[in-house]
Amino acid sequence: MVRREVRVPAPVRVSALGWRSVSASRRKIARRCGVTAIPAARLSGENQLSTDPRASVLSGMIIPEDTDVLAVIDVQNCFVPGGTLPVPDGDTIIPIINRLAPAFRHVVITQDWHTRGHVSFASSHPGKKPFETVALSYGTQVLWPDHGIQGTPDAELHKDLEIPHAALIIRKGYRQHVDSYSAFLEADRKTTTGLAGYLKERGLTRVFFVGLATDFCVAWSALDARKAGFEAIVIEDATRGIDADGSLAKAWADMSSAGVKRIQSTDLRV
Ligand code: VGL
Ligand code: ZN
Repeated sequence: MVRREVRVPAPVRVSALGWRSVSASRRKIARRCGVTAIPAARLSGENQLSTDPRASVLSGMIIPEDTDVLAVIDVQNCFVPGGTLPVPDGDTIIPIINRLAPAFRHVVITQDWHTRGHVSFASSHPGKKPFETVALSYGTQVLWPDHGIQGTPDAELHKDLEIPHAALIIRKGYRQHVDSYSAFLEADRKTTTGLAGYLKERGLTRVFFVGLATDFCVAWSALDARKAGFEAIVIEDATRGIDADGSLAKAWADMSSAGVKRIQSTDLRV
């Protein structure tokens, strides 16, 4: 039987992320109709799947699924203009995150949560200035202005962040002598935060990252997500970078090599 058209209940567009980004129910419908893979499927007219090979260029809609989780990294007062370690335009991502979050059934939030006199602060190393580095037992540590001190207003999540259904807030960097950019693994590369266990126990397999800063906490988290066996996708326009000494370009190159995908918020159907 030859079918030229496949009727589906709602528009389906497929992105670079491929088959998996089409919801399970739509995959089932498509399979019943004899479609086993639609790498270049797209809308051509109302509610029709097309297999036009040029379509992948035009497509790009990703539909969050039940096994997906949105990880909102460090959207705290310290990292927006007016904070102690401001990321340029860091606050401009908040409306984008607020718009995306309701499309995700599962959301986790991270919070940089340092002690006073933390080892990552330049002020803890006499003669050192912010953005210089120091050798620590676990490797080279970039030194930062004092920021994100536990319990201070500077460490609070930004007041405009509206994600009431977020199920978990994971704090990191709270050990005096170990920094933690990553939401999964602290800078000694041994101490876990428990996030991988949480996601696995909840059956979550694909992590979408937004937040601050692209080249530090977002990138390290996405890279560690890959190492822990998750799919990892960074929503670029819902992040902003610090870009210290070429760190932003390096972070994107490292993420690309590790199989972290890079999309825009407009690629998501929300
Ligand atoms: C971060 C530097 C120091 C971040 C945290 O959230 O990206 N960057 N601490
Ligand atoms: Zn920090």
